[in-house]
Amino acid sequence: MFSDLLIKRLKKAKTVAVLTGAGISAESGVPTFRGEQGLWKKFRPEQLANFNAFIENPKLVWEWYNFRKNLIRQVKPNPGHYALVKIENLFTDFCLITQNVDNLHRLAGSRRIYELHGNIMRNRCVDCNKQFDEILFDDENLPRCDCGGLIRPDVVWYGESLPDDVLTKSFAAADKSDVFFSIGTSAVVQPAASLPVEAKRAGAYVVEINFEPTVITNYVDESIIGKSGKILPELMKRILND
Ligand code: BV8
Ligand code: ZN
Repeated sequence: MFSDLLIKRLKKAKTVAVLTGAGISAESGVPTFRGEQGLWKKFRPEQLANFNAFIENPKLVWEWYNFRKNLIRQVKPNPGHYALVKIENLFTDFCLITQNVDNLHRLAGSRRIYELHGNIMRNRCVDCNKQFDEILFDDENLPRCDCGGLIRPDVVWYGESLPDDVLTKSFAAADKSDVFFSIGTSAVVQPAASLPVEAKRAGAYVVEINFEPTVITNYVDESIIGKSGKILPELMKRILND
């Protein structure tokens, strides 16, 4: 499943960076965005995950996020998440860059996490940016900040910029990585999808682990097709036993 070259590069590696997408949470039961059960299938992204849609119809957008939050509350990390926690402990300089907002990497025990697209369990005021952890509200009245502003999920919507510091640190990690993994992402959403490309340009050995080929499959050094929940624990075992 893994080339000897990959194991050799990992044995020598000082810096390892990982980019994950919705696919790593699929085996936990969280629907991906663009797959068969994809979240977007039932809801059109332009209706839900952008700021104007929220201002136009905050109730509908909140319904979608509450639906996802309730689903995420019932799931737990899978062997793929846990294998990444073990892999993090093997390298002096490791970082996990995730596009996911489902909090499962944190729950699994990953420490060095950069959340590119925010976190669905966090909320903030549209006007004054005040942060709110859990907020409860009924269908009638939308959640409001004490300044009167609407409270929104603290995630990055389409057309919104990613948090500057997180993005800068993620590209810096890609730049200096000896081995870069792209796991469970269709690699279409920018600027996250540029990270594996940047890593390869800067000299990293880039490995894709994904259920199906993607737009970067022909570009990476090694593509492993399959489920991350199975592949990552196998990779962990191979690194330790070799
Ligand atoms: C921005 C949070 C500056 C919300 C999300 C440059 C070029 C082209 C377009 C753009 C560009 N720059 C900006 C854009 C526009 C846009 C964009 O990229 N559009 C795409 C669709 C073309 N980007 C933006 O708007 C970004 N903002 O760049 O700001 C700016 C500002 C204004 C104008 C221009 C620029 C903001 C993007 C962030 C959007 N927010 N999420 C929420 O979650 O509710 S993105 C959303 O997609 C999730 O975060 C998700 O993680 C992410 C990426 O999707 P994937 O994770 O890859 O999921 P997907 O379902 O697609 O794929 C899953 C894969 O897993 C599949 O391949 C499947 O085969 C595989 N899989 C399934 N099961 C398994 C598995 N693999 C392994 N094991 C399994 N078991
Ligand atoms: Zn406020």
